[in-house]
Amino acid sequence: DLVALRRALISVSDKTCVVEFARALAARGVELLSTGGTSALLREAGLTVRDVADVTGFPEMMDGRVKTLHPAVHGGLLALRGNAEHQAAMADHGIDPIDLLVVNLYPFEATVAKGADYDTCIENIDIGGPAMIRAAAKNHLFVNVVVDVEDYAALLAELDAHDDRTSLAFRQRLAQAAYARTAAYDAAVSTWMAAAIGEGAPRRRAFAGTLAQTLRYGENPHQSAAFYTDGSGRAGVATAKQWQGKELSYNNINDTDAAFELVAEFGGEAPACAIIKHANPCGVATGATLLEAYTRAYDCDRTSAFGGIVALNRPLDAATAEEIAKIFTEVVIAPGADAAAMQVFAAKKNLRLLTTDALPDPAAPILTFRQVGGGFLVQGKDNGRIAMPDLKVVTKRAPTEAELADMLFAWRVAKHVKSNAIVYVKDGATVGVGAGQMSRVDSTRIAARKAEDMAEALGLAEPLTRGCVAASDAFFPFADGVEVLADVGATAVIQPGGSMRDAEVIAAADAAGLAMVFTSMRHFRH
Ligand code: 93A
Repeated sequence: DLVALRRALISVSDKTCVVEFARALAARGVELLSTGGTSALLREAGLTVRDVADVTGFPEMMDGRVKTLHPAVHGGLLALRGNAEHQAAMADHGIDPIDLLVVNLYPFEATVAKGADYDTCIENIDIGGPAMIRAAAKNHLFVNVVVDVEDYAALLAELDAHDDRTSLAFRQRLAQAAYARTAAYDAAVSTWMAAAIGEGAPRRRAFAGTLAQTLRYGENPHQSAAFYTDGSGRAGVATAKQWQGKELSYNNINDTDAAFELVAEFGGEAPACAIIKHANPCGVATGATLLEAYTRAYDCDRTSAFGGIVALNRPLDAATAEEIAKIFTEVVIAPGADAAAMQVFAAKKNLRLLTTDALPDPAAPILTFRQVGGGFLVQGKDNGRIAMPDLKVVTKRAPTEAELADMLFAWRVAKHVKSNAIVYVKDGATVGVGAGQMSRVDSTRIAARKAEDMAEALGLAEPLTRGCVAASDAFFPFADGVEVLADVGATAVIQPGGSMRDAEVIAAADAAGLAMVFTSMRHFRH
């Protein structure tokens, strides 16, 4: 199954190392064919190259859209070498076999990442390259296909090991990688196009990913893991720049994402901060300054904030950096950081600082995935948003302006808390978060108990929940949850409504003098 290399077609956009590689092939007696830009470069380097246009008898035309799409190329890649009929066809039409294809594609993903316009992105969709890659990979019984600069050395090593020939096992590995590349490439095109035309629905979608980092392990040390970028170039943890600290772990990335996506809900509004532990917020607050937002978020649950992940909606400043640096924090992510803030963190070698150019877009039509036995679930991200006019007052007492503002704040936070989620808020800061309980009333109690603990720790006369508002990510199935809210001192509640027992729930709120609004929108997060 060993195959010798006589002719190679080299057509690459990324020309890294291609001269050295081609020279090594030529030294082994391999004849070189190449397309315009690549052949010019190789010729300049003193190599003997034949132009593909010479092989096809057609010039490269239509701005290069048609260069290699010709039977002289595809016949040379696809012909079965031992097949008499295929050999006769080659002889009849003057087609020579191609034993090695070296292609890397028009940089579509990089063009999108640069924010290029629609037409430029379209022009960077490679057609001839993937066609050749797929042809060569199909015929891997005889043909080698290299789609990655990193495989140049591997091919040369294989030739060294097998007396200038390659083994079938090696060609199979190359073919597998080749199909992975063309699949990811088309998926990147499809994903970009869905966004470009505003097609957010999770139907007929391919999934693109480019390996960004092999992670040391997954959620636990015995799990393998890797980090992929989706090629969208969107602001988020995958496109953030890390300035310092050791490599992010799987859990760090997951929590940093949760933190940044949450704080992005507060976009260009007041300075905001979210502190995350195990993908749930343990403090979220706005403030007149970033420092105040951080301090108020920290004061929600100082115990849990230890070893947490901090996300900010404004570039990090020195005052906030100094406050954050006072306790152990795993990661800080923000849309930028000024020089003075960087200086403060420089002394904290283990603290990872990540910055982006912008906040994530909370309304972006992104898909989310979850693996299930034998398949995976795909859905549009929870982009649901409500505003004042969407709220329906259902109690005798209508909420005050201040309660309304806090309710909308609590509602936005609740969307980012694992269900059953209960969030207590006062003056634009969480004062208790109950997450991930199987019963809603338990989340209600846990959030209250956390508030009591904090009041004790801060030496306050009464729990922070006195006079707070509460948000519930889904309806109250029974009146008991509302009774707990009233007991802890909440004065207003925001929830979707829609329970069979809404009447009982509203009656309990009225009995306690609570104001309650329905959103008619649910924010499950499981
Ligand atoms: O526009 S194309 O889709 N049409 C083609 O027929 C074709 N053949 C090769 N692009 C095509 N290529 C691509 O050109 C290769 O995939 C490679 O990325 C690039 C190399 O062009 P050059 O050698 O002129 O720099």
